[in-house]
Amino acid sequence: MPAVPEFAVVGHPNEGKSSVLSTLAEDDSVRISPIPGETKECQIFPVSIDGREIIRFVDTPGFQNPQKTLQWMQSYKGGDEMLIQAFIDAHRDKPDFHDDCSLLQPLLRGAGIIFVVDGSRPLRNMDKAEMEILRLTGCPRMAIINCKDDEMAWLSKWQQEFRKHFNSIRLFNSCKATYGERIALLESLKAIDQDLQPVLDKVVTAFKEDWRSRNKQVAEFVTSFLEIGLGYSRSVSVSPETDEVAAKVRLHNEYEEYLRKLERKCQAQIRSLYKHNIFNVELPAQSILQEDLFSDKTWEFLGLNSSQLILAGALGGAAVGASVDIAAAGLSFGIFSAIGGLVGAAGTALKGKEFLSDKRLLGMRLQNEQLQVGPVKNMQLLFVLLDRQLLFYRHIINWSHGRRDYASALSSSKKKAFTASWGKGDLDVCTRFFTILQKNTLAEKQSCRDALSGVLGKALEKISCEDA
Ligand SMILES: Nc1nc2c(ncn2[C@@H]2O[C@H](COP(=O)(O)OP(=O)(O)OP(=O)(O)O)[C@@H](O)[C@H]2O)c(=O)[nH]1
Ligand SMILES: [Mg+2]
Repeated sequence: MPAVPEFAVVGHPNEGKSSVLSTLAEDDSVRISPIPGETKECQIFPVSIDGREIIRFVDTPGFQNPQKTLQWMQSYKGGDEMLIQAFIDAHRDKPDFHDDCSLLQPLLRGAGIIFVVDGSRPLRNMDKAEMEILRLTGCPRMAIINCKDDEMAWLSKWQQEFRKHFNSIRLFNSCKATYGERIALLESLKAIDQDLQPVLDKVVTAFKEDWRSRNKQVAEFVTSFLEIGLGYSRSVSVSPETDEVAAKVRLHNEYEEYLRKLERKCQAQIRSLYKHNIFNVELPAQSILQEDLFSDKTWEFLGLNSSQLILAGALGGAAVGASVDIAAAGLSFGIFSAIGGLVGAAGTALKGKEFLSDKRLLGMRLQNEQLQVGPVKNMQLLFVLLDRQLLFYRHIINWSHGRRDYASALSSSKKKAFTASWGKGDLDVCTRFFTILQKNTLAEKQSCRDALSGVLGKALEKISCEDA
C-alpha cells in the first residue's frame, strides 16, 4: 500500500461504483450515468484535508470479460505476484480487454479493492467470476452492497457468497449515505488488512476532526449572519412634506430584501463547505424552505411556540398579563407598529402564536426627523432565521454526493422547528445575544456571539448524528 492509502472501486458496469466513490470522497465531479460504460478510464480522486492528501479512491471501468479473464488467470502458470502484470501484458493490445486491463492497473500499485454490487438484483455466474478474479489478485478487499432499489430479497444470497471472497462486507447506499455511514465504511476498511489499520485510523480521525471543524465554521457563519441581519439599522430624514407611510414601507421592504440576500449568502457558504460545488442541491418541493422568509407558513411552522418564547424572555415578563387595547397600541397601523415595551402587552391581547409570530414587528421609530428601521424588535425572527439555516444544513449534509436523482428529491426537510425543542439555557444565550444587538453594546458582544456560536455548534453536531 502506498504512503497515502489508495482504494480502487471495482465491479460490473452500472452497479454504482462511481456513485459510491463520489459519496465516499464527497466529490460531485465524479461522472455518473444510467448508461453502462460511463467510466472508460481509471481516474484518481484524492481526498485532502487542510491541503494534505489523506486517502485516494480510484474510479475504474466495469469488468468487460470476467469469464475469459478468469479462465486466463486460472490457467496462468507463473508466480502469484506476477499474475496481474502478466495478464495486462498479454491483453494490453486487445481492445476487447481494455476495461479489464484498466481496472486491474491500480492493483499493481498496491491499491486495496472496494468491490461494488447492486444488491437489489440476483447473483449471477458473472459476479462469481469477478469475485474469483479479485481473490486471485491477492489484494486486500472489501465488498459493498449498494442497493439501488429498496429490494432486499437477494441480500442474504449476496452476503453468503461474499463471505467466501471478502474480508469485510458492508451495506452502503450511495444515494442516501449519511456522514456517520461514511465513517462506518472507512472504519470497516480497516478489517481488510491489519497493515492498513494505523493509517486508516489516522484517516478516520482526520475525517471526524474535519467534520467537527466544518460544523464550527457553520456555527460561525450563522452567528455572523444573525449579527449582521438582526443588527441592521437604516434611517432616512423626513420632513413635513415626506409621505411617511410610503417611506416606512420602502425602508421595510428594503430590509426584507436585504435579509433574504444575506440568508442566501449564508446558505451558499454552507453548501460550499460541504463540497456541493457542481450540482444545485435542490430542495424538495414540499420543503418549508421553499417558502419565503416572511411568508405566513414560514412563521407558522418555524421559530418558537408561545411558551418557549415566554421562556426565552422574548416578551418581557412584566408586560405579560397587562391588558391593552391593541388597536390603540397601534397594531392596526400595519407593518411597523411594535415599539419596544408594547410588544409584551399587545402579545397578551392577541394571544398565542398569532401575535407571537407577527413578522411585522421588526422595529421602526421616528425620532428627530429621522425615520429608522431596525434593529429588529421581534425576537421570533432570530428563531425563524436559525431554524431555516439548521434545516438547510440538514438538507445539505444529508444529500450524498453520489446522488443525481434530482427530480425525485427526498423529503429530508420535514417541517420541524429545531429551536422549539431547545432548553432554557440555550434560549437564554439567544436572548442575551438578541438584547446585545438591540443595545449595540460592543463590550459584551464578543462573549454573547461566542456563546451563541457554541450553542449552534452543539445543535449542528446533534443534527449530524441524526438519521436523514
Ligand atoms: N436509486 C439509486 N440509483 C443509483 C444508486 N447507485 C447508483 N445509482 C444509479 O445507477 C446508475 C449507475 O451508476 P454509476 O455510479 O454511474 O455506476 P458505475 O458502476 O460507475 O457504472 P460504469 O461507470 O458505467 O461502469 C446511475 O444512474 C446512478 O444514478 C443507488 O444507490 N440508488
Ligand atoms: Mg462509473
